[in-house]
Amino acid sequence: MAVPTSEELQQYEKDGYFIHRDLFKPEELHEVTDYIMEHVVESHRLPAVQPHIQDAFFREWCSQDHLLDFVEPIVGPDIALWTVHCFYKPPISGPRTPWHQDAVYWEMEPVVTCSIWLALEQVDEENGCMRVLPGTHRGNRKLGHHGIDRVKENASLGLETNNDQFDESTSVSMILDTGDCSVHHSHLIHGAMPNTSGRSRNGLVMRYMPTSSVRTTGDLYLARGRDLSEGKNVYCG
Ligand SMILES: O=C(O)CCC(=O)C(=O)O
Repeated sequence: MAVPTSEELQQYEKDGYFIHRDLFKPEELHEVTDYIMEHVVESHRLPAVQPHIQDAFFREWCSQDHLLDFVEPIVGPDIALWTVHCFYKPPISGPRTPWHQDAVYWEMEPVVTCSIWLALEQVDEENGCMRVLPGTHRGNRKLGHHGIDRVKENASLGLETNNDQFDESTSVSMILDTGDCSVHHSHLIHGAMPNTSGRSRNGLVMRYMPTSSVRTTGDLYLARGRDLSEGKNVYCG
């Protein structure tokens, strides 16, 4: 059973992220990678945000015990999967991801959730790995963001953290091999450089929350345990 180490959990608390090596063996990722390539990338369904609502394959893959056992020490035993995001970026033209806090996008009360960024292939600075600003999650505060033109800026998101809120020189690159993952807190500032390399960059991001948080937008999947929202949460699947 894969679980975060106590050092990783301490780092999550202190810095708002950690890297866990070998969550999956590369050969255990062939099925999900082939599925994403066929049903998302080659079917022109990118950006694929929340495909788990319609697609049972994603709901089931992302709710396998191996992942839930890993997530349980972070969010507790009653777990809702609420986002799956295929962050595939093609060679040469893959967009940048502006600096942002996930929490500014999310309708959830309270915002208690973690994101697992699973590398489906090698990601490094050349093909635009994710970068994080350690410690910026502290205080659980939403920081100022402004809108940007996604098309003009070839950006994967439309909001960017105001640059008086952070020091980019403190950034840490999430360099991962196939099967490694990084885990980040919903208030951590993070982003990614564009993929201008000749290689693709394929990451699967899965977000989980305790069912005691409330989210009524219909995208929750009760992955483990029971609902603790007194019936306020709306589940799919
Ligand atoms: O992989 C990326 O480019 C950004 C990922 C991200 O923002 C996230 O998973 O919250």
